[in-house]
Amino acid sequence: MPLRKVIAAASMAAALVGVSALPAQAATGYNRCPQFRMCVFTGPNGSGTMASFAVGDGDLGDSNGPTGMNNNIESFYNNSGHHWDFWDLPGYSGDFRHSEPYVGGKNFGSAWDNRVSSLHDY
Ligand SMILES: [Ca+2]
Ligand SMILES: [Ca+2]
Repeated sequence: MPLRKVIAAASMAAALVGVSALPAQAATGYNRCPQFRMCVFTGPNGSGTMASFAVGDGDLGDSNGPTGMNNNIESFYNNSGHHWDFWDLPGYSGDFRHSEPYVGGKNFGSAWDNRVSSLHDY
């Protein structure tokens, strides 16, 4: 093998080693969301505090289930494979917004930031 090709192969191998030697990163953002769950976040783009749900919560403002999320959600990650609805009011009432299954991470956007008070799958 000509020397030039040997050097190229050696540097490629070094690059591959470099990638695989990176330390495992702690999950951040949307990547924190477990499989088969709907995850909601207090900040945009999966930032802030996360809460995850298997089937939903009829009142984010009570002490049953996650706390601190009522009217405090700015993004979500639908990792559940189910359809979900987000409601402005407790008890699945008021205005609602729908999520298709497996849509990945989404920001609610200014019209829906800090409004969700109940949510459920179906
Ligand atoms: Ca609750
Ligand atoms: Ca609300």
